Amino acid sequence: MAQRAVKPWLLSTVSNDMTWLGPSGAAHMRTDFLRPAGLPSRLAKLERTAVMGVLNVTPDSFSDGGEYLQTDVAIARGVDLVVQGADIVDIGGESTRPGAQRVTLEEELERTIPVVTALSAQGIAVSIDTMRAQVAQAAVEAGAVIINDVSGGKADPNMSDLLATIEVPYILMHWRGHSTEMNSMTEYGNVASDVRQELNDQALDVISSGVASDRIVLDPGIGFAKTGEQNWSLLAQLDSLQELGYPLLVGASRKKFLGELLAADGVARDVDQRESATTAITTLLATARVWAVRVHDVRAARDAVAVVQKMQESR
Ligand code: PMM
Repeated sequence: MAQRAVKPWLLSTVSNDMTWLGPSGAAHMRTDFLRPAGLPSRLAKLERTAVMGVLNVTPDSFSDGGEYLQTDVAIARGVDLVVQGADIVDIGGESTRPGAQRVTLEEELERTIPVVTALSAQGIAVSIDTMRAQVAQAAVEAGAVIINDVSGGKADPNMSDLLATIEVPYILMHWRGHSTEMNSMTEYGNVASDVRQELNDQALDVISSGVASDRIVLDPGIGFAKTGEQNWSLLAQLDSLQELGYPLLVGASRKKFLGELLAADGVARDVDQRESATTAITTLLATARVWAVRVHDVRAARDAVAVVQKMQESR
């Protein structure tokens, strides 16, 4: 397939190199804090990086798999995430860890919707982590206010049609294929520019179906069809993604590349021993004015964001 050209807004500097045009044509300062349109008012007012707490209602997610499979335990965990400081609770019913098999639609609905309903009823801002339009739709009907699609519209052809009919922010992640095959899809010329181009193409695809560009959040998809080194390159060049003019969300929490960085005697650090490194990344992302981080330990992330915010206000 021929590569589509990067849209002009990506490259246009308006009057100097401190400003650029976003996808909707609005000019942004490099220091602007970008967030998507369509957020509930509490989130729309946040002048800091938002913290999204992970709640996987699955038996097999890499960090919290099996812990919150029971509906009542999952609901209690969601409330606890908010008590710890989560601005958003991200509910997923399908593991996306490398090698994971897909669950059926019915299973995914059964796992997620009762939890979405219960947490939304308590006024909690819920996002639904799904690649399926039917799950996204049911979740929004149950009160979810954000759709988080790790496939960025590529897994379910009905997703963009759904998005065109509902007015919620859409997290569009860089994605090349399902978990069973993604580890063999790590060929890049230059990972930062390729991911930028592919994300831009994914965004243009959903925009061409009628989705408002200002509701889109881009996510580089840390750990999805990327080697450890590629994850680091992407994080190190996040400013190039920011130049696309969309708000960003990053999910690096406890992922394998952190375990590899901290390996001792060639053995990767265990998943529950990667928190300080996760928090270091949150600090860097908040400093870079990324819209949101998706994390397991929300208190640590909120603390890191508070430090960054105070530093920025104290200039
Ligand atoms: N990672 C996972 C699941 N969902 N969603 C977004 N937007 N970005 C991510 O990086 C992401 C995600 C896998 O991690 P988990 O097993 O801890 O949920």
